Amino acid sequence: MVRIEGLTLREISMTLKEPFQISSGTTTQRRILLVEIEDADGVRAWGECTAGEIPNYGPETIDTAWLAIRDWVAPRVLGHTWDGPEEIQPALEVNFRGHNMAKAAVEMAAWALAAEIEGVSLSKKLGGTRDRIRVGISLGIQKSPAALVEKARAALDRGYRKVKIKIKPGSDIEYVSAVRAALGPDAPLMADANNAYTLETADRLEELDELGLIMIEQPLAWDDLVRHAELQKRLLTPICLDESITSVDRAEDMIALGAGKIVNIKPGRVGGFLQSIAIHDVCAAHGIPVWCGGMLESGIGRAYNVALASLPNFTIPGDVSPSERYWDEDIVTPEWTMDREGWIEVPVERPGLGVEVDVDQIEELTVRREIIRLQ
Ligand code: OSB
Ligand code: MG
Repeated sequence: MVRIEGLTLREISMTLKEPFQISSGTTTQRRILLVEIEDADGVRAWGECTAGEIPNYGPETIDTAWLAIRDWVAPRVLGHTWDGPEEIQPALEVNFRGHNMAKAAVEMAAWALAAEIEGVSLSKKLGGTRDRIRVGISLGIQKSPAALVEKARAALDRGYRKVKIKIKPGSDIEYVSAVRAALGPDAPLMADANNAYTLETADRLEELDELGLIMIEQPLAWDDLVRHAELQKRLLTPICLDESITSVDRAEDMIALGAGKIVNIKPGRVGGFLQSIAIHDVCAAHGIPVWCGGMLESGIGRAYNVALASLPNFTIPGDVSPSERYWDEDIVTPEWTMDREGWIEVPVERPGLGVEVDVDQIEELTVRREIIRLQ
């Protein structure tokens, strides 16, 4: 049983070690929305909303999510007794469209709270079967192909098991082919376009077909499936969908239309863990591999991604890089670490998130806070 009595929203400000550029914008300073929920016995769980600073990935931002949680999510969730966290997402869907990242922040925290109460790891609570996960790195657009080659080489040397290269028209073939030439035919490479192409400009992607990429992620519009199906017919390289998959229904549509062959699951984007598990299961039933994406999360959001990536059909290394990739100092102890072979351990022996949240440090980074309680 889960009964949430109080919810605190907080915005913290964290500086990335290096700016991260995708086709639609650059992030240097992360504004991160954290939620903290508490039940009647004083058990608490921290969660993270994966919305960004501006609506260049999906329609939400941390400011829209703040409003949505305060005005619409919290009133539906607070003070209600749920048999389990799996009841929350369906209740949040009734006459309440969109705002998946806002809904997910609270829904996922409820899963962590339930795990904490039951004394099991979040991984176990979700049905995870792995005690370590293999991870990759997502490299932002660099100033030159040579600069990208250096980053990619360093990443493989460090142990990352997949290198994702952000692309856009003009920073694509030259960049990816330089990395392929430098690192050899077996280097596990992929590209992510974040919607930068159209069917009209997609001939450039046909050229990428020759470079042996594991997949091309989300080349076309953020809400498109039909044109991706067209494009997949023209490409040998599997298309992986990220932005377009916002629910299990959209994953089923992708499969029915042939719009992609791999799914990047980001639990925030799909409204939380119930939908993430459903997408995982549907994909498994159709032989579609999945992997866990990232949204430049703090160590708190990362705990959720690590737990999700421990499910059996997460067979491709995810964008769940260790803390050192993003931050000089993360807000959890221990920080998320990766060994030389690209493994991150899943804290299966520890209840809940499996890491300590550094509340003092969060206090120092806090920019605003709002406490929401039942009236
Ligand atoms: O498309 O996967 C993406 C970051 C922000 C917005 C969109 C994306 C990304 C990443 C970062 O690729 C992955 C990470 O968190 O390391
Ligand atoms: Mg992506």
